[in-house]
Amino acid sequence: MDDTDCTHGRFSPDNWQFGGRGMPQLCKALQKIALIIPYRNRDKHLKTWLHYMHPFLQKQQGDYGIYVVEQVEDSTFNRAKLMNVGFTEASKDYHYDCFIFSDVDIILMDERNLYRCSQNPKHMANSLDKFNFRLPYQTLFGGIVAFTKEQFLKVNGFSNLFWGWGGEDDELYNRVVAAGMKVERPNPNISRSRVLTHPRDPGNEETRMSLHLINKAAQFMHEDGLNSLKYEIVSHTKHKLFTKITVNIGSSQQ
Ligand code: BGN
Repeated sequence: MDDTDCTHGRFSPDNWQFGGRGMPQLCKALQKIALIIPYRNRDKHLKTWLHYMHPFLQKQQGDYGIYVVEQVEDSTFNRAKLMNVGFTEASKDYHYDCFIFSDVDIILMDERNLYRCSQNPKHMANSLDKFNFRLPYQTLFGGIVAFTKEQFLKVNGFSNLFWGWGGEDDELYNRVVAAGMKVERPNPNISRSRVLTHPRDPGNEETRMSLHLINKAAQFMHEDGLNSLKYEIVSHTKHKLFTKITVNIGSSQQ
């Protein structure tokens, strides 16, 4: 699934579309990639991410679109549910076949680390400066993960039940294993990445129910996820560098 027919491409302004869509000019990319970024109140990080990552994606000859999914109301943040919304909405926009779910604060440092999907779900944030470029534990699956459409449907997406910080990525890891897939990782020498520092966001306090949910992934993954996702779109706007989807996803009380 590499883009061998796309190595001699070149970008020009003609190959740029509003909504943060880029595509190579002289070749046809084999994968159509949607980058999904969960978001709330991180304007500075978003600007930095876009500044570094658009040229990065273009040098990699990506046929891609960037989707920033913003949670509106004051309720506790739900990163995983925003990812599911991004997947669903981006799929209506274009026939994407690869989805890269990324935090807004991780900047890849090496262009050999391809924003592409693989034979198995891929954990791309396996070499972060904040963890001294090592995996803090073997099943870490946070930060940036890449799924083909089929792989993501097979696990029924993320759980919708993780309100607050932590655990939703561990639960997704268990879904991948329960679905008979394994996690791939790039060579840590080329996947070195920088994390933009910030204090814990208000409204994203550490979740308390996660351990229980993480261990039940295999049991509940087919009823909690994409097929049980409920949300209301507040706005869907194509900006120059990204498509912004503002969404009401409810709260943990509902
Ligand atoms: C773990 C978090 C992950 C996070 C990593 C790295 C939990 C679940 C505890 C039962 N897991 O501790 O979500 O990606 O740290 O920061 O909080």
